[in-house]
Amino acid sequence: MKLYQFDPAPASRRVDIFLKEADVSIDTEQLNVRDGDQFKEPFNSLNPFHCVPFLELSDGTVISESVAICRYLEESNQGKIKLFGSTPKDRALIEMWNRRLEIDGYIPLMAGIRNKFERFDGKVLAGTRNHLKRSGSIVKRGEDSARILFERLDKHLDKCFFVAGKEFSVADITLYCTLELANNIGLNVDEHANILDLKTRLSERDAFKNE
Ligand SMILES: N[C@@H](CCC(=O)N[C@@H](CS)C(=O)NCC(=O)O)C(=O)O
Repeated sequence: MKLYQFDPAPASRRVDIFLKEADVSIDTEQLNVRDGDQFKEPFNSLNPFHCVPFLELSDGTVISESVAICRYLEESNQGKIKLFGSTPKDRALIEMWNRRLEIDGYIPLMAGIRNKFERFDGKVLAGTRNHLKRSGSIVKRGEDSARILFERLDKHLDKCFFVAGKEFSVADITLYCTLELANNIGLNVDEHANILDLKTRLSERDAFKNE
């Protein structure tokens, strides 16, 4: 089994934090997606989505998408610590928050970043090289969506120590990576004291520290 990563990429960072928190050790290869390694063989054929991260199993199966990779590693007992919950209720709440954070924050902000900065000219959609134009309205919609999410989440955190309850979970990793994207796009979250408090607590965990 081998994991293909590019350490500076946000989606790779997300999986990397998961690996450290869950205590998974796995053979990893770096693909420089800025230089277009993902379009060269054998990677081009291995992953038609042309993105990192992706996981190649020993039977040749390829799993892309950060959460699918993390879930596979957890459910195949590669790690020592469970981050997707252990009871039906916890699993549902973690899934709910993870999806909310992705749909309202991580994905719109990622799209916003790719539409805001000139360095994404010609690669506005992840894993593509084409002439699609960057769009200011996608930047604004991403920021608006994340602002609404952060307002809701801050209220929710009045009664929760972590995103999905008392225990640390994969949803906290998604939140932290979403906050890093907010920072990259220039969206300030300083008015949300509960989010800032959780962000500080997460940043103090070893897995979240940038080496
Ligand atoms: N939803 C995917 C996103 C993957 C993704 O966007 N990867 C980016 C790096 S953050 C990438 O590989 N981009 C390569 C490119 O745009 O050519 C996931 O979470 O795995």
